[in-house]
Amino acid sequence: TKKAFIFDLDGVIVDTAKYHFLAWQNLANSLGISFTSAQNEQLKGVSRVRSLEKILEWGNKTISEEEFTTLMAKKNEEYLNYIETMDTSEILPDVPRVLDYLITKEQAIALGSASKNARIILDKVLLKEKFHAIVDGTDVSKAKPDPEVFLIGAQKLGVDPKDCVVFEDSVAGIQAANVANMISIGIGDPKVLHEADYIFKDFTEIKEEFINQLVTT
Ligand code: B16
Ligand code: MG
Repeated sequence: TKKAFIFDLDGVIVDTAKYHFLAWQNLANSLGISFTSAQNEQLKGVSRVRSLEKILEWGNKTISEEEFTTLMAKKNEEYLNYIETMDTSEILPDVPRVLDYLITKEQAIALGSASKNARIILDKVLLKEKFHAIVDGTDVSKAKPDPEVFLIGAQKLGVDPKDCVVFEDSVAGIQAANVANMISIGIGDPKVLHEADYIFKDFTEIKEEFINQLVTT
């Protein structure tokens, strides 16, 4: 049977969390709210709207709907300035090796990201051509841990969810893959991602034998 491999973007293919951090920190500080890297961790895989809601909660601040919209735009504008500087050097170790191996194995490959900027980022790091389907924050109405983003990916590739493998760095993303009945592979800390079917520190640990096993079982 044909398998599909669905990749999250931020934290799996590239480390854009550092840019989200800088942009959110500047925004929080301008509102008199402190923002730490530990808090930034909690925003991984979380949508832009929900991220700002959380920051305001942490700072005990309420703002008008109008100001909320303005702040979201401001954050994204700054984030896009950082994204503008990105190039292939920002691709995380061994991601191209795994993508190319899957391509030689004629496997279906999709992107499943919460980010509305996913297409721009893939363009900047020259990886867009490797994907047969791209599903991002502009395609979904429900954020991870809702499985919508991955289910749309499976549908676009014409592959049954149970034959899909998801690479994710966030807890919400692992939960989304599990709810979708897909094989979940956590990329990162086993203590954080313990709900995943398999966990690796990064792609350097993902060997061809392991991929072969996923392809054939
Ligand atoms: P944007 P992923 C997620 O991407 C990020 O992990 C999360 O921190 C961010 O808030 C979210 O995208 C929305 O991003 O503001 O660019 O639409 O990990 O699902 O690829
Ligand atoms: Mg992620």
